[in-house]
Amino acid sequence: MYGFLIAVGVVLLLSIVWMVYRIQTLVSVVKGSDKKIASGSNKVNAFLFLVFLVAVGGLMFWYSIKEFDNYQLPIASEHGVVTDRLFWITMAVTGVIFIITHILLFIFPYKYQYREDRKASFYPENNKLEVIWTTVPALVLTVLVITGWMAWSDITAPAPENAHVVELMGYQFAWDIRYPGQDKVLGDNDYRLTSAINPMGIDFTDQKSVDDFPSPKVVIPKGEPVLFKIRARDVLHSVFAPHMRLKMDAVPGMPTRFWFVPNKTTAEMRAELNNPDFNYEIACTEICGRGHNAMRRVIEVVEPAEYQKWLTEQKTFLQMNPALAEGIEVEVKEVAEIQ
Ligand SMILES: [Cu+2]
Repeated sequence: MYGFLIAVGVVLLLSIVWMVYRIQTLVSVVKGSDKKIASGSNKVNAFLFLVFLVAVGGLMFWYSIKEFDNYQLPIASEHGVVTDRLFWITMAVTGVIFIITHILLFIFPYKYQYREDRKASFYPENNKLEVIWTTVPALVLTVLVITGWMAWSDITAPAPENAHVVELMGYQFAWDIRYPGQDKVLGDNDYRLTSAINPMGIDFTDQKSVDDFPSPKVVIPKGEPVLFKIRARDVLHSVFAPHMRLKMDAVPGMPTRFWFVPNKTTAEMRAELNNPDFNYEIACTEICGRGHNAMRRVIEVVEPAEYQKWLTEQKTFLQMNPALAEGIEVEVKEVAEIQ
């Protein structure tokens, strides 16, 4: 509340200063001294450039430091260290350039503001300078792009054979989660099979679907590769697990994937952060509609033994809803019942 009142106060104060300035300008027109107006407003503008530099620059630094913990989350995956290192190198290079160019951008209009006794000098070209400011950024960017591309190729290389598969399907407005079950292979799906009782459009005539099971949360083992198979049912969504440094779009009709190795269990992260309520989460990071902000799912990272135990406790789609088996081939139905 106080913040809002202070903001209103500042706006009112600025308006008053502005009004006083305008009145002064009008008075000078009436007095016939309007020749000075041009140089007068130039002075004010030049000064405002400096004010903007200090105020907005200060605000930027203050906010970045204040919110640092919120965007520099602890890392909970193996490749996260690589991603972060790349991020900070790029941040340092571009940050230094940004600060230097912006200080010059705002100081020069002040320093070289209009004065009657000053004339701009004519300086049409300097080949040496142009070569320098073309090659240096080109070299720096080439190094950044190539190191980034190499890291990205490593991170997005095919998942190891033994990766634990989890399917994530985005829709307006949640994620549906499917595990492949004992055969470790997800059954087929077809969007034409999507219905009220089969929201993921799973093809239950496919033997591989029989042991597939849903889960309200993503449970994965620590220290073992996990492969997210990602798709979307309606519009673009994006899987974002910030602690895992994982982000991949979910695109209708175009399955995507992301594999990683979680390296801290939820319990370990709770202890590290001293926060017993902490949970890893998946959020949607594609503005996909009105309920976008509600697309949250918890990721629970557990020890491998605990993960194996959890797997055996889950109920398959067919066990949870026998109606799904209606109309499918008899042999498949028998398999479903046996399992
Ligand atoms: Cu979404």
